[in-house]
Amino acid sequence: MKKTKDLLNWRVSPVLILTCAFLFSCNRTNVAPPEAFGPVPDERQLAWHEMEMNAFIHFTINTFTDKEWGYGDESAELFNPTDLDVDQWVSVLKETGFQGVILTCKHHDGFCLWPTAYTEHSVKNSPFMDGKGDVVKAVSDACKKYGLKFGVYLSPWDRNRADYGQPSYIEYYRNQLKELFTNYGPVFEMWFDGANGGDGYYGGARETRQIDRETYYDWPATLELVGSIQPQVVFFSDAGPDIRWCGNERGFIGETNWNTISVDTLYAGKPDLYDLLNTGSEDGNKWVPGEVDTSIRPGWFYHAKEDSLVKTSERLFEIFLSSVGRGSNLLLNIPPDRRGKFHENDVQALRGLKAMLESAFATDLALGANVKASEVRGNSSRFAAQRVVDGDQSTYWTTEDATKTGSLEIDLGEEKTIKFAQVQEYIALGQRVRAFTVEAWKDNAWQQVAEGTTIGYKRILQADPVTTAKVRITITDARACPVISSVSLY
Ligand code: FUL
Repeated sequence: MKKTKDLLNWRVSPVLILTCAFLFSCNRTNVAPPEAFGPVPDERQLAWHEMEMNAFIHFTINTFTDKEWGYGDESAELFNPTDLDVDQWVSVLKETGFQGVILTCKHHDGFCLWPTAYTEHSVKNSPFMDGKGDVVKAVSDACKKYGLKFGVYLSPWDRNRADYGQPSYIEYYRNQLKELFTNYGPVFEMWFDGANGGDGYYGGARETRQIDRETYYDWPATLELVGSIQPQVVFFSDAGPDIRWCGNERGFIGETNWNTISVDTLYAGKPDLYDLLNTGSEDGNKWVPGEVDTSIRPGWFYHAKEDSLVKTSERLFEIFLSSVGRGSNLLLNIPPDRRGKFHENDVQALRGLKAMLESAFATDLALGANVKASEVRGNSSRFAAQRVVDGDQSTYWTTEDATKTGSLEIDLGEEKTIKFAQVQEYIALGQRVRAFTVEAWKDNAWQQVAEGTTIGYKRILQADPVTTAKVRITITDARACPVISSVSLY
């Protein structure tokens, strides 16, 4: 009896209370998360980041004239794919890891791939399916069938239209957007570029027309119109407003890639922005992530003479690393040929890329490993080091607000060979990291195997293969406390 009483006394003793308080403080769940830092992505942009790899399809009258920029005087009768097979395009894209497709519904030459009510210069006056075809519909249907998202490229510069340069052309352009955004299902991205070489057919005038790139298109009103029909769409242009160009067509964004840029002084087609677009700006006032658009061939359109110049799978893999691996999205162009199919060489290159991606990123060696952090915010399990290897992007490791550096030590349990380190920031709270290193435990010391600057949505660093049982990721510089949602090792 006495024994039981002693035990009860002990149970409510101050020692017990202190022990409970200590344990509780080690695993606090009521610690507030960090506040967002700087501009953050909205929901549309977050969904876009997750897509990572999309396909661009350049296919129109140029495919049949062997040109890159049609002058605008081409007969609609030239458009005649003999074996159009959009199912092949989209099924190959699905198989090889693409999430979305953006189609040139109208390129600079003004020919429309759908039977628009606003011009005769379209598929309806071509021999293709006796003028009854609709390539836009076929592609958007195939995207639905294979679970890819569909996107629209509608060139603002139109070398066919007689009224290009007049206010009535803007009405024409907007009417076409209304058709495309009303009749073809959900559109995830609208792509418009600032290209304008000046000269063109323009309904027979054959002259050079200059427009004021900053004011002529009145983009704010056009985007408002499109956004009112489909609020989820993201707008791409040289300068955003939602997605920005990476500043080149060669397949890379800056190693330092800020998702932020100050938009007040930008407009589509503004010259000499290349470097700024390539890196973004650390103190930019809006979240406008960069997109890397490049072609699998030298040209954007199909040219038989380029059949032997299709990029190799190895080159495409490098491009993946310098786009998706730098926190950007890749928009890879695959131009169908005159049959209306992806050429065999292009398909082979895509399959090779897929195989390389699968082999490089087959097994995440860090998944579920033991991780120790230099510091955990409020000692809360919610922000613990383990969160970076739990396979859940919605959880993260973070530190106290005042801390701008910190490290994560990943114990792999046994020696493994590592070639890639992939790190992701929890960008819903902003982009913070300026620099980080990757070290491997070798010969009883930490040895640096890779270093990077910004992280953003995803950063992949490639190292010489190293065999080790422990890896340390150190945030060496950040604008605010680091918030890391995942670390993967391959
Ligand atoms: C540029 C255009 O001039 C090219 O023809 C191509 O469409 C590329 C994606 O955008 O601005």
